[in-house]
Amino acid sequence: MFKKILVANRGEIALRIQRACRELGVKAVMVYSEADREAKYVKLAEEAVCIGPAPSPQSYLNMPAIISAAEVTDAEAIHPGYGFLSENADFAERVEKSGFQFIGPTPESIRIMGDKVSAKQAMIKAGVPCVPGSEGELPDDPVQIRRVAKTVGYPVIIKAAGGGGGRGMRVVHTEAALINAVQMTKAEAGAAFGNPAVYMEKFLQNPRHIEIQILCDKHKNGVYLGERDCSMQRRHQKVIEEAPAPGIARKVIDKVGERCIAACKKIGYRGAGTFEFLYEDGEFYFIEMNTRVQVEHPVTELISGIDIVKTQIMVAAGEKLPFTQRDITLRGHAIECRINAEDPYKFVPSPGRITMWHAPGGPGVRVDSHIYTNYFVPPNYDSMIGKIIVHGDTREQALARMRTALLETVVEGINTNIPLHRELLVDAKFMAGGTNIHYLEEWLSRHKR
Ligand code: MV4
Repeated sequence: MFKKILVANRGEIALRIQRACRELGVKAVMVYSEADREAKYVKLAEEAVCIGPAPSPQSYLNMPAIISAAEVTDAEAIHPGYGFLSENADFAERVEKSGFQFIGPTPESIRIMGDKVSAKQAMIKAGVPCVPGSEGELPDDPVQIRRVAKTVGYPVIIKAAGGGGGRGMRVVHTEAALINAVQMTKAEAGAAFGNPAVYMEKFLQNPRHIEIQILCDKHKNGVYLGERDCSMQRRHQKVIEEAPAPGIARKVIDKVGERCIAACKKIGYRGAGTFEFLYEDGEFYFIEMNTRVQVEHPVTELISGIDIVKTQIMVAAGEKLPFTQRDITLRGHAIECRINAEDPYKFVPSPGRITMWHAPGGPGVRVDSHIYTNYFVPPNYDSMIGKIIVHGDTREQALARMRTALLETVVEGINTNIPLHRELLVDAKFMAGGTNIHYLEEWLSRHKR
């Protein structure tokens, strides 16, 4: 095992990784920007290094500053967390060229999954079900583009190979609008991602967003830890996640999970990863793979009993997975509410000083947050200030525990989306389970204020 690792992130995930390190007996070097001097994970750190000014390009995205911090502190590995440099293949490569372990997959794996066309081709080859569409990049010839669209059937969606997470896509309903839409998406993709390549898929109108968590070691072992339902989202920002996905049979998940692991073995994947699927009419369609730990990993930890962050570090150090697929049993139901510093209905960010923080508690309640009373939420970063995660024997018990947790939680001095969560947790359709990716936005337009 490593003696010391560097945590190249901030906020709740920096604290989460620090906690995993303590459990493993690994020293954690924290890095922070000038805006994060007073952060909880810095105060709790044995060792911390300032890597630059508040704007992330000069700190949390500053590769030389982060690698230098690892050098001066004698760290052996770098954990990138999520966001920032976590899915940057060039960073992973520079980390390894500088003699450190990157806690994540190889730069090659990150690169394949970062290009959505090559990711999809890898999945097709490995037998993972994908959305029907162009096999690979769309050609330039309008005649061929029209032919692909006709075969796929309208509506279709044009997506940038360099996009992902909702960036660089366009829905096309008619042949008349097709060629212009392709050209516009290509131009935008070239400007935004430096890659004009686009591909086409059948546009699914009312899917759910279901993702499968996997973990692989460097010895060809891999497991899937079931699924998460992340359909409750607004503008591609997830708001509530849960596991298992309501109403999807375990044997259906197992079939897809096994395909995911087969794909991992085929590409030599290692570390934690997530396969994102759209789920419609009982079928799974792969869309993207995330090569990092995700914000919503705790719901999977609660139903599986597996510490995903600890396991990431162990497998990066070369250890074998301490469990096989047969050892994995999923128990009960978990729900996560993301707590954001923002206006609960207008969604404008609300940074500033937290004058009072009371965390919820009780059976089956977990809080992953770096905030404290008198903490100043800086305006420079993402507005997520923490997550409340609950576990119960049943979905109903988890919902009840979340309602109580949200009732107990106090955040004063800034606005948060807790009032929105309190309303969603008593919404009849959400309580019934299985709402699709459009549900929250439709709910918000019905509840305008
Ligand atoms: C789609 C789709 C419908 N059909 N692909 C948006 C984020 C990116 N990961 C893929 N996205 C979508 N791809 C096909 N073929 C609808 C979406 C989509 C979406 C997906 C997951 C979660 C929320 C979403 C919100 C809007 C659109």
